[in-house]
Amino acid sequence: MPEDLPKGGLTRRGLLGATAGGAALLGSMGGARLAGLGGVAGLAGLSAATPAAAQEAASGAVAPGQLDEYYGFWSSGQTGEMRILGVPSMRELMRVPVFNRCSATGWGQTNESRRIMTENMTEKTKKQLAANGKVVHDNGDLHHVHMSFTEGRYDGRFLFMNDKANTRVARVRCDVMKTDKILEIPNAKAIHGMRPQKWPRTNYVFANGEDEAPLVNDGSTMTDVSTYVNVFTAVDADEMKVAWQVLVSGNLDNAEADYEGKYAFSTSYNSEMGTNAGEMMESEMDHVVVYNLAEIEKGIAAGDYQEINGCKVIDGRKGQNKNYTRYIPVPNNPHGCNMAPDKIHLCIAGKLSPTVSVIDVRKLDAVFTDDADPSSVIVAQPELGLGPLHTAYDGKGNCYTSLFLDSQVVKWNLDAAIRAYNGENVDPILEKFDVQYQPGHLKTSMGETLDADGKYLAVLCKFSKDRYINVGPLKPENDQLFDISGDKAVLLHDGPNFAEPHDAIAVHASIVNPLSIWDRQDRMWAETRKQAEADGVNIDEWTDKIVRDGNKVRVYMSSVAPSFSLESFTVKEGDEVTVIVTNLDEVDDLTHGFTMGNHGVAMEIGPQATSSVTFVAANPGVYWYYCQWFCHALHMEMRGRMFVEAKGV
Ligand code: K7E
Ligand code: CUA
Ligand code: CA
Repeated sequence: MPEDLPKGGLTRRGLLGATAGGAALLGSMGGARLAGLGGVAGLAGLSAATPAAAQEAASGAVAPGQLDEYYGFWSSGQTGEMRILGVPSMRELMRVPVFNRCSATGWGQTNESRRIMTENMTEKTKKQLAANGKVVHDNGDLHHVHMSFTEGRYDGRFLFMNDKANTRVARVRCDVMKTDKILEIPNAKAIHGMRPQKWPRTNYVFANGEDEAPLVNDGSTMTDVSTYVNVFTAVDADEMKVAWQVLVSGNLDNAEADYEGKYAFSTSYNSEMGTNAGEMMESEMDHVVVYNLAEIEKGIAAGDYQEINGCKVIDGRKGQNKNYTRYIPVPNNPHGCNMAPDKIHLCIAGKLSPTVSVIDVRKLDAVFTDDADPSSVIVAQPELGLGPLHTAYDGKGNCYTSLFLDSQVVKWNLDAAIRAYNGENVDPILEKFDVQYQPGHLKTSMGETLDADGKYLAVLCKFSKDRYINVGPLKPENDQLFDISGDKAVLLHDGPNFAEPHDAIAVHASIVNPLSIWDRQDRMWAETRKQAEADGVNIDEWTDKIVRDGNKVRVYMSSVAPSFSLESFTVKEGDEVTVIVTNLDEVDDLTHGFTMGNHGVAMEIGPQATSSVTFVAANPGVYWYYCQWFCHALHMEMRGRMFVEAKGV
């Protein structure tokens, strides 16, 4: 029977559902020493449901066992992770640690994750961390998650996200939904707005530095704000290295890219270069910065840049008389910056102004080449309500703008807004509906791509107040989901969310095809594999070996449910111990773990994955390690002992 199974073709559901067959099968999986334990039979009842056909989309109800139509990729703000929700059910499916530490998976603790977290860190940060006795930051502030594009459409390769707190951009692989690159951006401060290039593909990820500081920030000038700059960064999305940077006038808030590969955009709420809220609100007008990608690339090629901290930095500030940038005046502390799927219109939300300014990107060429008035690109400026923050699109010519102060979403027609701007007596507003409470971002299904389908609208509300039973002074946020396929938005879901998702995208499930079982050759543990080879260990086989290297000890073991290949190992007091575990189970959803008791050590090891963790065994004695991911009826028995011999023994 096992011979008939394709590699990785056995599902956990099938395994748990099998009885005698399942037990026999276990015996054949990787030579498990405790094979044939009949415990699986007791779990057979779990397997009753099977996914039914695709859910009727408009109802919004996804019955138990039925699958969602979209992946929702949610940010988590100051939690620093990415979350995966099903849309429209809004069930939280997974949390993917990115900038944060994760107790469940060992992210931030395993050698593999620490390599990713530290490999692209500046010298300054290394010094800062060392001064605090750390190797990696403990926090992140992840606002924006976006998928890679090919020709204006999601291509299912990567997700990119920012860390405002520590000026970083990260990339998550969609094949395994794990972070694979984290890049700290030199020169810039506080990466906020971030967007992948949409056309022709995501060669760049654009990243806004929000905070102003001296370009050479070494303490030689600090209070002289005339020395402050802001930095826009284009990250090479394939290499995850800085491609180039642009100095700009004013600060940078949200970012966007066009559908032609010509321009990128940033909103700036602090054109004043103020250092407090009052100063930042002084001007009637702030601006949108437009970056001319071809001109910048030409300037870089021609050597018109300074090299600072290893980055090529071009000067795109006002008054440079170069074609790198242009500044479009817009009212009063703008925020959101959203390109419509018509490939033409860019909506800039007013925040302090009740308006959205609509830019026709086709008119930008003339601003660069013929010095046309930058304001001439604005083709509509509907007054929508108080505190407009972000705009989403239904692909049918309509826009949804969040109104923070009004606690509403306003649906309006783009074409009508343009006609009204041209003097026609037409009201672009189609509908206003209440949301609870104070919405920030809002997202339509596929709405940031050419495939905008106008089915669902997720609204991420900053407050939940009285929506739920009281959980103390710290309240959850509140996500709401609307069906927008009809004339009126219909509320489908209202559910709490922990701190503090800023942004989300909904990607059709057909685009995302993650693996269920790791590829043994995955690059995540390539370095670990090299070390194993040097130690004469084949980590692809049921094997164990203890290698001593001075006071460093490497302990190799495998796991097959429900046992580790090593029932015990011995080290000496003060040894630096690295435990390398390979999960040889080839069954989906059969994750093992490794927790070393009383050592603050725990990690996840997915099916066919290798993971390693390093710690110092400081105290002599007996310590049990165990598998902390429920894997088998004998999961509790999946444990072993570490003997730490006293020094001098
Ligand atoms: Cu995208 Cu919250 Cu960082 Cu607007 S930001 S709300
Ligand atoms: Cu292996 Cu629990
Ligand atoms: Ca301002």
